[in-house]
Amino acid sequence: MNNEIVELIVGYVRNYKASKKTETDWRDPVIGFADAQDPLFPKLKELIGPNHALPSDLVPNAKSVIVFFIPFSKEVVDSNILGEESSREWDISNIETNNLINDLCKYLYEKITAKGFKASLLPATYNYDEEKLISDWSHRSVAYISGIGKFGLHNMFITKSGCCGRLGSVITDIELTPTTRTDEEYCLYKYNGTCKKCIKKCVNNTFQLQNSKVFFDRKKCNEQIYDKIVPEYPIGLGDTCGKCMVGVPCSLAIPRKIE
Ligand code: B12
Ligand code: SF4
Ligand code: SF4
Repeated sequence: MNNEIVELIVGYVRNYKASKKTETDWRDPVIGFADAQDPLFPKLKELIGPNHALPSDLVPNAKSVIVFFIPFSKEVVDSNILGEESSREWDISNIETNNLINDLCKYLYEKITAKGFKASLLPATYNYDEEKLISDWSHRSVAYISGIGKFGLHNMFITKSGCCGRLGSVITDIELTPTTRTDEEYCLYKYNGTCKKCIKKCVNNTFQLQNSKVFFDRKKCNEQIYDKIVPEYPIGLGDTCGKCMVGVPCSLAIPRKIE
């Protein structure tokens, strides 16, 4: 069943540009599976907050969580390197990828429920407390549990195809084989204390290292995104930034593997 789901997701992402006539080009998705009973799920209530949901809070008798990371093309990533404000291409690709993730979740929901199983319908984003800036379902924490990557110094989730892209997840009561997590760190700073390029790239001094510990101020990041220029496009708002994740060694791949 894992392979069938992988084929559905890969096929959907490959056809999306032509079927929806999007501007954005995507690379192939990175896909992983988590056991809904993984002990890290209840741990998220300690790490993130007591309101963080368990898979079984959202899908009764949940057995697995399917996670996918959809990486942007190199052109989209490179378009966002210069300047303090996010590029038009970056803004559009964020909006179009949210749409892609929401449409893909509906597609998987229909395929899974047609077989008599249950599935969740979770949005790509905007599902968070606007005061605390915390969601009850953190896609990147779930992506970590599903074994498709590691966190970077910049807080972003890094996969084998880098960190520039967006994440989605679907909870189901289908029993799927979980992906094995690796102990290997992907971020160069976490691996050997080098790099730190993302800190210099941040346009609002959002994160700092103090005694080798990173302090990330999500309110400062939010200020950069919402209190400065927020362009309005016919398809939605350009409420993005992403300067810390472009033009750095982890943008498009695992850093050590491209050096
Ligand atoms: C609220 C929110 C914001 C807020 C707050 C961001 C923040 N850092 O918390 C604001 C508006 C500022 C924001 C900004 C951005 N966002 Co935002 N945002 C979200 C949202 C809706 C919820 C995130 C959340 O709950 N944060 C609270 C913290 C506690 O949770 P977390 O960051 O998800 O996960 C952390 C903890 O779990 C922690 N952790 C610590 N120890 C451990 C140990 C274990 C074992 C585990 C499992 C986890 C863990 O590690 C994680 C990273 O620090 C998610 C979508 C979603 N529902 O998940 C998108 C999301 C995080 N955003 C995303 C992006 C891309 C951005 C921006 C780059 C904007 C842009 N598009 O240009 C910036 C980058 C900010 C940054 N460097 O982190 C992507 C991230 C993709 C990726 N590769 O990581 C997401 C996942 C949306 C998506 N569907 O892809 N965002
Ligand atoms: S830019 Fe360097 S230090 Fe920052 S997250 Fe990427 S690999 Fe780690
Ligand atoms: S998204 Fe922008 S403000 Fe937020 S941490 Fe990255 S560079 Fe800094």
